[in-house]
Amino acid sequence: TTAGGATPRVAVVVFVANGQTILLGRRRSSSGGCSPFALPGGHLEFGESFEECAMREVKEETGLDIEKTEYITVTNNLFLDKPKPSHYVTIFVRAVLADEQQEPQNLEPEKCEGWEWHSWDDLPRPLYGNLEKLAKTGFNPFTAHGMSI
Ligand code: 8DG
Ligand code: MG
Ligand code: MG
Repeated sequence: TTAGGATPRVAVVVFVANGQTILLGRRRSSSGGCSPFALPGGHLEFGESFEECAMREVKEETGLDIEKTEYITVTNNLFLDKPKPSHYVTIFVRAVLADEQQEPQNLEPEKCEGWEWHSWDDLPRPLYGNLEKLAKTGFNPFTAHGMSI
């Protein structure tokens, strides 16, 4: 299937673990509707490693410095209900704060309503589509087996 000649893109999204919590932000959507809670992350740029992309996107969006990035899982999703249909291969990674005292900043307020720490056992809703799917399977980003990348 092709959507107007579109091609699949690769995204890297990050479970930034802080104690028993992870960072989530409400995504502002151009199409209106209820803004879903999503992870920090973005598009893999040409030549980047997953770790480099994770560190860069988290820094750009939250100002946080992360370390110990590990690969956890991947999803393959079609987003056909969007104004612009898209297809993403999304690499989920886990990382920890380089400095536990560092607080997240909302550095892209046009894209995100702000960052908050949330417990995986008490997630806010609605969650971004593939995050909700992962949560439903019983997946847990803290106990998931990680692989160095
Ligand atoms: P960039 O232009 O700065 O490179 O990227 P971005 O503007 O930060 O991209 P993004 O939309 O935040 O992330 C890229 C794609 O990743 C997004 O369109 C769909 C996919 N994606 C998921 N799950 C999640 C998630 O939980 N959070 C984010 N931010 N993106 C996600 O599949
Ligand atoms: Mg970004
Ligand atoms: Mg982003």
